[in-house]
Amino acid sequence: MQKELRIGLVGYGFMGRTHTNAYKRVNDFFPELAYRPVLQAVCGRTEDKAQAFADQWQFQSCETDWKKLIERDDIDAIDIVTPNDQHAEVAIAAAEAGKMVLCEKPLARTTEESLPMVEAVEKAGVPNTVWYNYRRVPAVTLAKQIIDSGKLGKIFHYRANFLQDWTINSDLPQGGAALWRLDAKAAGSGVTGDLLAHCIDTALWLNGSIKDVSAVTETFVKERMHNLTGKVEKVGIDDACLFHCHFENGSLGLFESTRYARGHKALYTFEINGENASIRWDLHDLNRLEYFDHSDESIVRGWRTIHITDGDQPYMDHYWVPGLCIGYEHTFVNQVADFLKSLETGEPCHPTFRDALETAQVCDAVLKSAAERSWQSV
Ligand code: 4PW
Repeated sequence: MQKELRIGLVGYGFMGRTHTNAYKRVNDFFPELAYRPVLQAVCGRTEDKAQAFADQWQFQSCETDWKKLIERDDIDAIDIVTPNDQHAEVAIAAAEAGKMVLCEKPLARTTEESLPMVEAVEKAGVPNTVWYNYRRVPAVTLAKQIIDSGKLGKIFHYRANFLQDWTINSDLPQGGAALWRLDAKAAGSGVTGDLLAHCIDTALWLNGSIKDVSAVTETFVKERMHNLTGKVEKVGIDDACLFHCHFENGSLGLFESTRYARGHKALYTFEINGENASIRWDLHDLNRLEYFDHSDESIVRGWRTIHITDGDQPYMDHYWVPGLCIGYEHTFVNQVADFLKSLETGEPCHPTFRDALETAQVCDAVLKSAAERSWQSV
């Protein structure tokens, strides 16, 4: 008999759907788990919208005040999918109430705001995780296994891109509903916290800590109508950010993110070059990992494509028959599975709030470096 894990979801936007889908599907694909998520309540300020989400996704109840949700004793875990400016207050209150806390990335807008969140979950001793879902792409997990096996040897270079084009239109307003990502007050930053944070989380996981950074940012559209005030206001987010860095392991990092790369919708790629081998991955082709091994015989040496569709590759024994692939939504299913497993084993589910604090520290150093035009230590 599985134990129930009663979820209270705060927020119901795009990420609310990805998380809810994962809660609904996880036991179908991971039947061995001892826990079963129950969609106990969703919380949103606008009652009819929250209720519509509850009806569509079959939540058992609906709240309009997150404080009431946290007070409920029929909720075990609070999952936060609000805009970034609300993460800290909700997470800290949830931890103080003894609830487990799952938080959508980035942990919060800044390191300063993130640190008390880390302290709160650690003081309360509650299980916690941050949804940096790309760690759970099987190909990315396989990259981690290959790197940890030592096959790449000494690492020289780590480079990553996250490119989009959805904000090029200068008539697009900022703020409110889906456009909070353009509002610095709600988001904290632009592409740095939204997109580079993913690249940084993956990089810290695959290649270790970053020592120092040098960055440039640009805001191409300087003013936009603000949906909440009805006025044209200065844009406070970074539309594009490039940085280079030193990793603790001696390798050099190069990162680029923008929402102004016409033709790219969500091109997340990384490449790692080691002494003996290199590895690269592309979100648009997420079930493939490319690998070059210098020790191959010269007549067959070249980039090879590893198709991640077999049961002996990460997560894949839980899905279809060999040769068939999975998609974006399964990265969230895999994360819930790992979180539920962590409740059984008592081990942390990475990235924890503390892991995500390091990503926040790198993001802050990047933004400071760009503002001050100087190298910044992390
Ligand atoms: O977290 C990111 C989002 O804010 C995502 O991974 C992709 O870019 C999809 O939406 C945005």
